[in-house]
Amino acid sequence: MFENNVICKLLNIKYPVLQGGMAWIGTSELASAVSNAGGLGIIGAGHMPPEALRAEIRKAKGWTDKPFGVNVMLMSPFVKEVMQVVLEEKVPVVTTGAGNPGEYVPGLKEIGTKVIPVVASVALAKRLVRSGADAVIAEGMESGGHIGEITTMALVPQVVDAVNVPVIAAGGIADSRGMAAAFALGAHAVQMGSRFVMSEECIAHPNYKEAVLKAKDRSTVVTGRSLGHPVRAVANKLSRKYEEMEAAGASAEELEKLGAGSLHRATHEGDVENGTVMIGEISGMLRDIKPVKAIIEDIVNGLPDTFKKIEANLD
Ligand code: TUI
Repeated sequence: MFENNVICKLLNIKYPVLQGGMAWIGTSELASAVSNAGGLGIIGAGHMPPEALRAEIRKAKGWTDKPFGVNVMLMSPFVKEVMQVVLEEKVPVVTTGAGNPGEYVPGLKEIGTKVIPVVASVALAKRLVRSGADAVIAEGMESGGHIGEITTMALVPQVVDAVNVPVIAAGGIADSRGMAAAFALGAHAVQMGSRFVMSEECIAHPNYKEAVLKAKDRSTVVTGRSLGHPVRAVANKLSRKYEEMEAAGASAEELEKLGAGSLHRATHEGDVENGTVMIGEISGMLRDIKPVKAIIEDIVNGLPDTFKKIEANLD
């Protein structure tokens, strides 16, 4: 299976499954587990200072001899230094999020790093492929954290039609059905974040995972649209306060102050009422915490049966 899959060949991995590079919880523990299980693990640099990222990269190198990636969050104040660390450490794959990485693509490609930006629009996908991106991740607004405005269902086929590089689908995918749907839309691989939050290897605080286990289909909300960076997270005391202030016309400064440090408060301190529990809309389907290897194998092994069920509709 997947011997001729273009993403498996491009990235030198066994299964076309990438782990979303999540700030604070996309650590070397999670990334190396995903890579060891045959997917592509990704360290989420988030707002990490450059030397902290270097330490994470070195830990991952010690725990896996398989390829892994770093996700560079382009809104980070350390973005330039973080890119420098990624170059110095010769990380095999770089994904980017929350912006346009165009200026960094040539330097990364020069040392052989595969560059795979997350895009939330056809226009940015086309521009980055012209700049030399090796593939793109088309991420729908079902995802958790910082999102665009288009759903996975609508975004993926439009990006597939617009570019001549492989497309990885992300947003709302957590089982074999989601993966089959991504293939049906023309994607060659999937990226999952929320499913991997609910793994034994993810270091998210038990309260964070518990909040996800309790989540239903409508449990997440999007705040921050007025600031120009919408974020999806579980509705809680903080999101209600945020909505109240947004509706009352609070300034960007006031809203940013309310959000500052809130992800760490949830992921590490376990305060899921006053912190931000970033998770995708598929959280309503996540009912267990499993080892990473089981997550990947269950999804991949479930594909043949899923395709059989799809075909039964054609009879
Ligand atoms: O980056 C993400 N998801 C994230 S980053 C993050 S860290 C954070 N912490 C606190 C507040 C805000 C963020 C949490 N989740 N996903 C990838 C992604 N990229 N989604 C959407 C985009 C995107 C949006 C606009 C990519 C490019 C873009 O283009 C802007 C432009 O310049 O054209």
